[in-house]
Amino acid sequence: MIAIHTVDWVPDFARGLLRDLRLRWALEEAGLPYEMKFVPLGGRDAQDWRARQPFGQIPVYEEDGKTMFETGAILLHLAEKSDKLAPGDADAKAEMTTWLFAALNTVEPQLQALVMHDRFHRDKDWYQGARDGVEEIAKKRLGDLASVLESRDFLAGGRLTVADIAMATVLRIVMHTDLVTRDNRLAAYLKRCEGRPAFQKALSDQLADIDAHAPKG
Ligand SMILES: N[C@@H](CCC(=O)N[C@@H](CS)C(=O)NCC(=O)O)C(=O)O
Repeated sequence: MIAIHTVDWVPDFARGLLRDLRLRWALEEAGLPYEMKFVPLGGRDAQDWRARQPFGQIPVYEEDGKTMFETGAILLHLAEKSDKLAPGDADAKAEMTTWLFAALNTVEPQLQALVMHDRFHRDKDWYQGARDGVEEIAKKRLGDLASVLESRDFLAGGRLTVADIAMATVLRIVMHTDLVTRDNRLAAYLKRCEGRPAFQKALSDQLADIDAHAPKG
């Protein structure tokens, strides 16, 4: 049996952005059954959580008692399990792996830096100057990605793969800005990915789970 471990609740700004969404979405695409397990938001420093996720982050993936962390590694593992998540052709699979790493290693750090500034450093006197520099690099990455997406619907193999699951969820982390929506190529790509029934199910399940665990009163 497969289980995804995630936090039980998060504040509003993180709704729909928790990275367990990547795993829920992939498993929905693959049609593989899974269950959700929840750790309290404040419980990620506990020894048993750190044994599964040394950085105290979420999500953790569990399959037949064994666990994995890092969504990129888990997505690659799932791509091996289901042809709904990866092309059969070796060249296309290599392209998929390339783009999965590009999403998580080249694009995500720059977008995440912007998020960190906007969410946690707005009150600092250095905020605006630092943010301008961070935004410039994020815009450059997004512009380069948009150029690639001009000539393709998905990143690899002409179909949805785990690379798109990674990239689309990376683009969503700057939803509080118009950096993605103001570019037609990026906006169309994200719409194409988010329009998939598997994504919609994953997203609504994440939101419902967060609501179900919301602090009372
Ligand atoms: N590279 C990790 C990143 C995981 C991550 O950043 N998770 C966030 C929630 S979506 C988290 O746990 N943040 C709390 C923290 O970093 O302490 C992955 O892809 O699994």
